[in-house]
Amino acid sequence: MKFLHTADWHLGVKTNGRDRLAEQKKVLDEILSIVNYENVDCVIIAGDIFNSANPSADAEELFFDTIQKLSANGDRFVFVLAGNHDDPTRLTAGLPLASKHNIALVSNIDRLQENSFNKNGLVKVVETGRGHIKIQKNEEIVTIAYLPYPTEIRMTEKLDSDMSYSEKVETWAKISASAFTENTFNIFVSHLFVVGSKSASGVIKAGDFFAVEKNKLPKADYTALGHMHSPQCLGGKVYYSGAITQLSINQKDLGVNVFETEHGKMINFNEIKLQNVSVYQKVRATSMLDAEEKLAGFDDADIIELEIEQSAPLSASDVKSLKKNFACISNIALIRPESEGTINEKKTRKGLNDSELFKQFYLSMRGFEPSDELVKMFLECKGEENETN
Ligand SMILES: [Mn+2]
Repeated sequence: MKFLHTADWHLGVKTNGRDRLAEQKKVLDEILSIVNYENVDCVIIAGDIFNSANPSADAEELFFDTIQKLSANGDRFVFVLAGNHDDPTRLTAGLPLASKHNIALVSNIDRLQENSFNKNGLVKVVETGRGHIKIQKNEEIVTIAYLPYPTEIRMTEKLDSDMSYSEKVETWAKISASAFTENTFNIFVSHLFVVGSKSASGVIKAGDFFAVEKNKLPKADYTALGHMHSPQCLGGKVYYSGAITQLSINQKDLGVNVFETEHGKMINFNEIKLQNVSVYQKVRATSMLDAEEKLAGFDDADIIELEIEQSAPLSASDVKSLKKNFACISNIALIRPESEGTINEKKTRKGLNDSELFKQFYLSMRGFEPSDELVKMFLECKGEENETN
């Protein structure tokens, strides 16, 4: 059987106030074509479908539309697991309808109704139990054991509160993985932080909040994880597929994992890079002209945090013209050249009045001077505060 592992769609996310749904749709279309081209039998989505527990109607529509297309009228099995960002009840509310399309939506380890699944497709659900599901295509059976984002509140199996988080996860995961058998290919799906995994901001260490040691995870032939947004393998066939859009700067080479199994063994593995992902990065320029040159190669859909390093302030018209000519700019910051130290800055604050101090503060935060109207508003507010004090 052929599998595609993806995670962390975060549908509906906004970056610096910018809506990403159009980009997400493009990437999901790309995943759909990979699934069709590769003849995938089962799609696994390892959590964080939505960015918020209360997604917009547009984000939900994109999700349902995509999983329906992925399921190919029930020929393909689609497995959707709840992450920390997903509302467990809301995500799985459509299960009675979804299962008719051969789609499983899970937010805990309660047994799913085996008979509710579509039995006419190429891939069939042949067994369900606590935390697991077995699927079959021709003669081959694959076991999927799952642990949706595991927290005390979400899990129906309550445990001793003295246990560490890592031990709790081990205990919960054991319930699911008890369905693993030697003659099937065994997949474990979850959404959690494994010690040693890397994010753009650092490495997860033992003892970190909600960190799980790798040896506490069940021994599976493939472990499909979500939660870390950078694609990575932790050894022993434990994989994060990574997000499908750059959710923060420095997430590179986003993709999906495709693998093939036969007679209980993996016979093929491929990380397929996604081409439709927009660029999200910082660009540092030393002047307006330099900024214009450096931004010329970016697409409107890209997200650029522009930093201009110069002593002179940026005028409101500079900012306006940059934003007008380069739709990719999501924000602009003015950076003082390093030679101009902070001591110098402190000195210049001396003897400044409220209006000048506010202008300087605004300039340092936003990179350009505030409008006269805003300064007036600030002074009015400050005046009111002084009166009440
Ligand atoms: Mn997550």
